[in-house]
Amino acid sequence: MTAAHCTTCPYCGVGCGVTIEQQSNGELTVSGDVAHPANQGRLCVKGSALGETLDLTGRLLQPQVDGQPVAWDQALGQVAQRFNQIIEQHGPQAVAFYASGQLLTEDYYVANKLMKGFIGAANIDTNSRLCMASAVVGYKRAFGGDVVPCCYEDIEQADLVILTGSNTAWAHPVVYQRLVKARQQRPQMRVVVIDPRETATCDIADLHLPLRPGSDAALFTGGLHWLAEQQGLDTTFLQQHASGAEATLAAAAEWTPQRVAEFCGLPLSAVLTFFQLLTASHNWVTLYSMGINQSASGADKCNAIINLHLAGGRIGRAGSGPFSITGQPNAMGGREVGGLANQLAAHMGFTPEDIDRVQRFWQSPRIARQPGLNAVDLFQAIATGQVKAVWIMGTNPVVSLPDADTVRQALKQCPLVVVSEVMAMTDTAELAHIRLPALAWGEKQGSVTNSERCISRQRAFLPAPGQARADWWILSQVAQRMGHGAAFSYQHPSEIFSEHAALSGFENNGTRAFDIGQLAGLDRQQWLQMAPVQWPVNARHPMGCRRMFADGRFFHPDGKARLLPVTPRLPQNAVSARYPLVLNTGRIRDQWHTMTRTGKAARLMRHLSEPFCEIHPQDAAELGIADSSLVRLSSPHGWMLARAQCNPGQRRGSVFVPMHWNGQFTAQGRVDSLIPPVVDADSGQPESKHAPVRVSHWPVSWQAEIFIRADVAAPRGIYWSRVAQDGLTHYIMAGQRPVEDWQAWLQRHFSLEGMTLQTAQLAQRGLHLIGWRQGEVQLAFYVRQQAPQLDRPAILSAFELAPNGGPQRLALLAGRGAPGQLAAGTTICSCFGVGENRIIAAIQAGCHSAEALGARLQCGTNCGSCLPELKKLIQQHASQRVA
Ligand SMILES: Nc1nc2c(c(=O)[nH]1)N[C@H]1C(S)=C(S)[C@@H](COP(=O)(O)OP(=O)(O)OC[C@H]3O[C@@H](n4cnc5c(=O)[nH]c(N)nc54)[C@H](O)[C@@H]3O)O[C@H]1N2
Ligand SMILES: Nc1nc2c(c(=O)[nH]1)N[C@H]1C(S)=C(S)[C@@H](COP(=O)(O)OP(=O)(O)OC[C@H]3O[C@@H](n4cnc5c(=O)[nH]c(N)nc54)[C@H](O)[C@@H]3O)O[C@H]1N2
Ligand code: SF4
Ligand SMILES: [Mo]
Repeated sequence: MTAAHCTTCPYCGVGCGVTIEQQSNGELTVSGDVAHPANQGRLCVKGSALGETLDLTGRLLQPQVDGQPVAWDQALGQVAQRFNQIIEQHGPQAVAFYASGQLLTEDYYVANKLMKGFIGAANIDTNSRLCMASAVVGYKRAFGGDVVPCCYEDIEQADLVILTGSNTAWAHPVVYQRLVKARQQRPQMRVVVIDPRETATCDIADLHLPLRPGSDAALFTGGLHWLAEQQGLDTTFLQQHASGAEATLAAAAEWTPQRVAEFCGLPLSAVLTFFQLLTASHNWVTLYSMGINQSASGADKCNAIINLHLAGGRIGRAGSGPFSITGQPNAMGGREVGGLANQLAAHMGFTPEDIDRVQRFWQSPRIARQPGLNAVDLFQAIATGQVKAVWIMGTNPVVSLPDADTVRQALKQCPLVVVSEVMAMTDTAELAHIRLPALAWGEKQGSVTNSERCISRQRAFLPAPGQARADWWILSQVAQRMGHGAAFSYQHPSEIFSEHAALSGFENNGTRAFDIGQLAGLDRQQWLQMAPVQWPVNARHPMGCRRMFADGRFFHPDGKARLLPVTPRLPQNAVSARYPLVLNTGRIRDQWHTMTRTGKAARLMRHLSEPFCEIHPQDAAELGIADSSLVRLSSPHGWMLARAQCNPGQRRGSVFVPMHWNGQFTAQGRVDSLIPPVVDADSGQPESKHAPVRVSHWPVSWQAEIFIRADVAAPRGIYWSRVAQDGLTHYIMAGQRPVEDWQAWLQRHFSLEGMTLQTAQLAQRGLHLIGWRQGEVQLAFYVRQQAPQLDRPAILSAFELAPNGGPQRLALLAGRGAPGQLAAGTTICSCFGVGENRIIAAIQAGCHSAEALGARLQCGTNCGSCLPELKKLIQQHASQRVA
């Protein structure tokens, strides 16, 4: 007997449906929901590893006040009392909430209502400010509403797919898989990837434009001018459904292909190829993400993209549209409830009519009358003492905000920091006065909206652990204790959803795009069973709406869309002699943000296990940096350590560092401590993709790895990076100061108590040491002057089944597998744990396609996330046949 639950993946904005089956032995299996419109059964590697992140290790399970575990009643009373006290003394502007696109819509709605309607200030902002704020401004300026016009099918139906500032293969893998499949079925489809570096996404590109960082607006504005020159404008559409074309075209006129090529640092021929694709293709979709949004001119870049689509009439029809793909599972839900400080609620802003309408709906005693502080300003206001209390929920700002060391300092000084978290220890939770344990994915229930406006349900299939409670419940309980009982007496999240839906339809009459009024009447049972549906859901679209603007009607009062003249400009912070390289940051395939959940899954850590810095080999050579050595990156704001990865796909003059690593996983690896707090003036979104930095060799006198059957903190004063391993602690380490006596050092930091030691002394003070207790391996330690080359899977398996026999023990001591066995190498396929060396051997033995490799080794046959890497390995090794 199995019981199945349908829910939605908690990671990216693709919003895949997930089926959880509980076997009769209690075991949970995770698979893609074949009935869900977003993924139709597919899952990527993170989604398929969800089952491995559900254990309770490291969870926060009890409320804590000032470091002491307390009962809920006391914790909630303390939050309410301390907030009220600060509000009484300093006014409502002295308190703030900082929320997240990972909260469910119901949680988010309550947070927004409490702050804007009952505390009466608009100081609630969200991590979506770091993510979607520019896209929101772009859409609002163009369409009069924050509307993503497209659906995923449009990507499949397009003749030309332009991916800009998006590493779709890694960040939105299931959309990427859909694109790959569509491309196989319609080989005439063309794909252009615009990204300063060569990413896994380029695997599918007919054309890759490695443009100068930050120069996209010129490319799209040049495209607009090209359309005008080539009689490619949709003049009927422009006349009937848009305004602003004349001024916008006039402003674009100076962007000739030649000028674009110079500005973007691209060959003229590549620019022309792109422009010719525009005129030659009937339908285009432009999919854009953080390489566009996270910029000091991000909103303008969005409008440059939208201008092109409006001018070409490539919008509102199948296979066309400017598609900002969202990052978090509920980034869209946050935009819908008003989670951004410059929106009020349900797509309403701070006009007198909207303020009055929302206040009447909420029947609230007071209401915020002007926008509050956006994320970056909010933390600056905490630093200056203007904001004295902050409640952070579902986000880790000490890691993810720019100028992260200042953010940490600000929180240290803040009189009241409340954190709602699922994990006991994060870089942010560490600084909280009050910690509130929230329910995690699988335990909580509510709804989320994905990138294509599809509202779908997250359902609970696990019991609430310890004292953990739903975020909406925590917020409502605090609201009640602050004196707002009647407005926050929710018993069930379905009641909150109904209220939110009713507000969206309240006095709407087609004036606001976000309208799910039709869902206001759902009762609890209907909400529990609600099937995925794309908003709007109203009288006009009772079954939802897949594609917007098919009728050419937009949400500006005149019903027309706006083209907006854009002046392309390069990033504000330019490189200098002191900081000569551009630091670009972003995501890797197998980690999610600050790693609080994906960092738990051993197999997700084997793809890339350390913070790294990708650099062009020539830049590295000029700086005296060897591949795989440690480097120090610094900016005027902070510094970090990472391992150099020389990669010719990296644009010269810029380096790439992942955003994920933080104080829980590495010694000094928060990349945001280097990022200046430079934001887009229109959207408040930080320029996370562009910081001038210096990169230099970080000399060390030793490098080591340790595997130990105990949870031990890493020694201070060295470089370390923690790799998740089931039941083990595994550190990669390096130090600048020589260690005289390694056994004494190990005894001091890791304890060798009661162990029998087996050692091998190596040249230049190298040492390999295995600690045994009762026939079991307790500790394996390898130190060298250079990073030791180890067969990690072989070492790990020795902890499961102790090697017996001399040769096996000697192999373990050497850090290798059993004699005659091939070392696995870096894990390429995380689903089946297939290492690089086995793949290379299979290629050399004749597997020259991804299919052949899959048939032989299984790699690439589950989620497909590693296919671009498999193809790259085939390219590199297919000619090196071994006999
Ligand atoms: N595996 C994984 N997937 C995720 C996430 C995760 O943490 N891990 N997070 C989710 C979230 S919240 C988000 S917002 C999305 C983000 O998804 P993406 O935006 O696709 O991811 P990033 O890696 O941040 O950045 C995308 C690309 O922008 C490029 N870029 C940098 N500067 C420029 C530029 O000037 N122009 C152009 N055209 N490109 C540039 C970078 O080189 C990078 O390859 O991913 C979501 N999916
Ligand atoms: N340099 C640089 N910085 C960036 C980016 C970049 O590309 N480069 N990207 C930015 C973007 S797009 C984003 S979206 C942000 C993401 O950055 P964050 O939002 O800071 O990252 P997460 O690790 O997702 O943080 C979510 C936190 O919520 C906790 N949590 C999980 N589920 C729940 C729940 O149900 N309830 C509660 N209360 N807590 C929960 C998790 O344990 C975790 O600590 O980073 C931004 N920062
Ligand atoms: S693409 Fe992967 S991470 Fe994103 S929602 Fe689907 S399964 Fe989850
Ligand atoms: Mo994001």
